[in-house]
Amino acid sequence: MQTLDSQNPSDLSDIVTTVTLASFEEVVAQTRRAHDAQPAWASVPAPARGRVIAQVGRLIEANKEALAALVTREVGKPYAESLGDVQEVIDTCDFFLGEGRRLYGQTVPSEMHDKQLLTYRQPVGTAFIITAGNFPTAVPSWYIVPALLCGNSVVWKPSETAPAISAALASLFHAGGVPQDVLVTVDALGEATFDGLEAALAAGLVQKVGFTGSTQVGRRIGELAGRHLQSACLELGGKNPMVVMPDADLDLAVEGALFGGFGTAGQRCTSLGTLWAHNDIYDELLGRYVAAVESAIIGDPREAVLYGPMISPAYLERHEQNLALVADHQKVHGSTGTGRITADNPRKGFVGNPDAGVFAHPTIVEGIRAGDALYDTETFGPLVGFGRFGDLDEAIELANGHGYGLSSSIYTTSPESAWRFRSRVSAGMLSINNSTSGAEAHLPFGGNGKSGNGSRQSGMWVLDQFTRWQSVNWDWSGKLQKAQMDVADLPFDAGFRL
Ligand code: UN1
Repeated sequence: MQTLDSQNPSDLSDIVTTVTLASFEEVVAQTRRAHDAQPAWASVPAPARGRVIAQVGRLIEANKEALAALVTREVGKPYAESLGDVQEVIDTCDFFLGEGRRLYGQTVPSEMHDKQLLTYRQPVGTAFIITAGNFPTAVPSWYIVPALLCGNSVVWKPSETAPAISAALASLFHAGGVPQDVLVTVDALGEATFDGLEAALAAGLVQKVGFTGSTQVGRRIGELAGRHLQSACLELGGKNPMVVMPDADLDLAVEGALFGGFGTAGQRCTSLGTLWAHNDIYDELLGRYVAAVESAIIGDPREAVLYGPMISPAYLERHEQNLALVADHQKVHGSTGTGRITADNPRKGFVGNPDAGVFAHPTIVEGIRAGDALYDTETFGPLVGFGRFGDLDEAIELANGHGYGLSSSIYTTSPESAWRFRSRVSAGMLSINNSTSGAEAHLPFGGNGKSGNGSRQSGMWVLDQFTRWQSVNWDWSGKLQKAQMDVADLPFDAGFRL
């Protein structure tokens, strides 16, 4: 039996929990359990399922601080951000509790007499959801809440960096009234998950796959789902650009770039990838940004810090590998060192004991150009690129050229620039005078190109992921009326002219 220790990334000696990892056979068995429970759940009237979501929301609200403290302990988010993560679950429940009383279909006129056309949203069946550790409560809820509300059962494979958080969150769903077998959590590593999912799909146990994570793994999941004639809901990486025009409020842009680039230690899929500065303000913006990053407070996530540790040692390792991508023509700014913060590689103003955990220096890499490794590599850590452009057309080309398309941002006081950028940027999400991260929980969330397959989460748009339209025609004429053929023609005078 394989087990996994979940460490506190601020203090690696603190083992938050130890979990048993499921084999691929167990992944299949758990999926079958959820599959078998789905019809009974679908037969619960949608408004009653909505009440369950309301109860879950209220329970999470009542446990908000305890859950947020666990988020801070297990994945190292600053406590204020952990509260935000949990708040996003509450917001999602609040949004969907009413959907139980809507889940609207349509009545549609028929082309024939004594016949009525209707549409219904039907649950898809069982959803298999795989989530990442950076938003260990919010992002799972984007899938789980609407999936359940729509009458699906859910198998949830949370990140191996967040088993205690996911167990706590699942227990709140169960305490709120979701039957145990309708929401099943499995802790497993990547390969057991993939093999288990493959076997479950082949056995007809899964009708929807949801995945949040890297583009590389998303491609494999998308291919697998495609072989079973399913389209997965994929929320993948980003290389989110921020374009700063010469007419921008630079203080605002610096504030947005500081939070967007280094909040959550850069470990959001919406984190700022490269800041593109217009030639006219390049030096000024770089100077102000470097000063802001140099004086940012990093350290113990229970304190008022900009960011805490990396999610786990593996995230630090990847960040260090990404630092090796810095090219000779680029310059590094932002801290007293790069890579891991330690007593020997200290960070000015660090709060706490850096050696106990996996903390990283913030790094701005100046001189990014199209074609550089850091131009199109998602770094998912405290590393922000800084580059220049001459006009808006060039900025748009740089913003789109790497092929990712999740989030984007422009700082400008010109409505014309904002509008031109909006209409041509390829990202699924755009902020105008706001940072790339921090989407609200009731707008469509998702990306294009390498950032996803066009699926959208959140708000009413996610209903299309977890329901399928059923069209009904109901004929009470007592005879067979053939569509397109038995339709009354009303005479018209085709030759009429004034
Ligand atoms: C993610 O990083 O996977 O927009 C989600 C944001 C958050 C969600 C990020 N509300 O930054």
